[in-house]
Amino acid sequence: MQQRKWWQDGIIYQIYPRSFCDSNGDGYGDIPGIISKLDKLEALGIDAIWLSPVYKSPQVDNGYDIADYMAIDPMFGTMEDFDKLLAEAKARNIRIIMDLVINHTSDQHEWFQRSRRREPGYEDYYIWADKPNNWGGFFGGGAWDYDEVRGQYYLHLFAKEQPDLNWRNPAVMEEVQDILRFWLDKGVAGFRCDVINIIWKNDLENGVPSPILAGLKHYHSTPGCHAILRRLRRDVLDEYDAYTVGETVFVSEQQGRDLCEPNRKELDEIFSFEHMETEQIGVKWFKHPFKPEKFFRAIAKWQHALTWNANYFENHDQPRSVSRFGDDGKYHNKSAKMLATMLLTLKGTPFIYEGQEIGMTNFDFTHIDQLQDVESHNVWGIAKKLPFTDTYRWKMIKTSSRDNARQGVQWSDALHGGFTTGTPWLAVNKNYKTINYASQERDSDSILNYYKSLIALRRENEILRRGTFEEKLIRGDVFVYEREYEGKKLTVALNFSDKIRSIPFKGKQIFGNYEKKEFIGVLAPWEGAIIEVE
Ligand code: ISL
Repeated sequence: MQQRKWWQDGIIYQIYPRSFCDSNGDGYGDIPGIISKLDKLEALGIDAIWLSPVYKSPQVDNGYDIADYMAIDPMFGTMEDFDKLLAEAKARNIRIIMDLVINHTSDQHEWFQRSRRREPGYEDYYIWADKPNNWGGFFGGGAWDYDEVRGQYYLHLFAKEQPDLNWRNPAVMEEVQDILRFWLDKGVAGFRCDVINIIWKNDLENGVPSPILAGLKHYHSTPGCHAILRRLRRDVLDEYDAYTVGETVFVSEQQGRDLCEPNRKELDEIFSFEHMETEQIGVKWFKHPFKPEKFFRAIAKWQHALTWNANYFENHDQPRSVSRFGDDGKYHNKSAKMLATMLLTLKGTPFIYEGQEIGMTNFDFTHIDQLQDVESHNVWGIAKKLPFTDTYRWKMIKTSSRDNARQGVQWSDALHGGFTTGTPWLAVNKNYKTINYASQERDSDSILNYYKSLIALRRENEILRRGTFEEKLIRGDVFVYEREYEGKKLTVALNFSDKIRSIPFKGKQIFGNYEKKEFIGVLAPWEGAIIEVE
């Protein structure tokens, strides 16, 4: 039998550094701030931290625009701070996973500056053309901009300050291998690979006429991309036994398998998107009301599709799960716990996003000027030119802006939730007085303590960590599934509503957000229960 890897038993916690904890009062979270909270993360019971980018960056896209892959942005601290973080985390058995953004760099990266000046050796680091094609970008608008210095257009699938790298140039592969080695030699455990399935462009032909992402089929999950992944793994990653999880946009089941099934020797895991898009009408800005049943079906489908899943309900690009799938009002506590029950009992590696463990909610902003996200502002600008009502445009931004999950973590009931002593870069949610870490640490019935006990249960329970998955009931807002390992079974029953629901399962309850010993086939509002079915 193949030896199990740490990430198959482990839990990964995502930190979005600028919003985590500010140690010096400048309003931005930083690495010393992260170090100061490591004891809390150890107490939570996580195995690794995925750190969103801390590299040198002009911060147009909050660090996903990298100007130097081997330097720490002064806003986050120094390389000494980073080394200390690694050591302090290691002392607590916590691994660090870096964010690897290699589809594009910042336009301030030296490579781009050299490329636009056609310096020898750098001419082809990016994708230049005399005439742009019709491809659209992920943040709205076209995917090409003209560079005066070079006198050509360059491709950028994201913001115009994020030019796409040209992976046809072998020098790019070498640069990236050096970057991987640099961090792996320091002792990081692996990488979360940003939009990794779109890095290789088959050609630069016009795409299908479409206002959104015309061109996708020319660069989505291409053979060239698979070849790059295999090469990175063979030449570098395997040598360090490094872990990779790929952010893979728009993948079908087969495309997902091709990217991460063990025999492919590409990625270890992928973030698929289908369960996060069930309310969408085409793009995330247009949404139907959330229908739990569609969400359950997407989850079940992907549980079957892959040998091993990367499970997440939140990250820095998505609204808060309790506001989106749960009830952030009357049933805040119950529904956040119910979602935790699901996240931690699915097959695969659970990912917890900072603040999720205390049930942080969507941003309470009342004006577009309170937002910072480049994507939200782009889309707001485009929407203003289209025939939408003010109310509709507002709803688009309110429900879908990425800033919903980018407010400072609410550590206490001190000013700005204890996130900073200065002025936060993005306002902290006013509900920090009631939703915060300190008060939840003291309250045995809190969401935080529920996460802690559930994580502890998972740690000692092989069925939850290793079992197979099978759905038993998907009906409206009720989801029941079974995990099985070596003949031992556990059933998880979830109620995504504020109504009482009956289900045909009974047995001994071993865990849940309503205290009971026997489960008699009745789910209370927003109940989540783990049962040994009779
Ligand atoms: O949030 C999204 C769109 O509305 C997604 O499409 C998102 O842009 C996509 O998942 C890619 O995300 C990643 O790459 C981006 C960066 O802005 C995101 O923060 C990152 O997670 C470009 O690097």
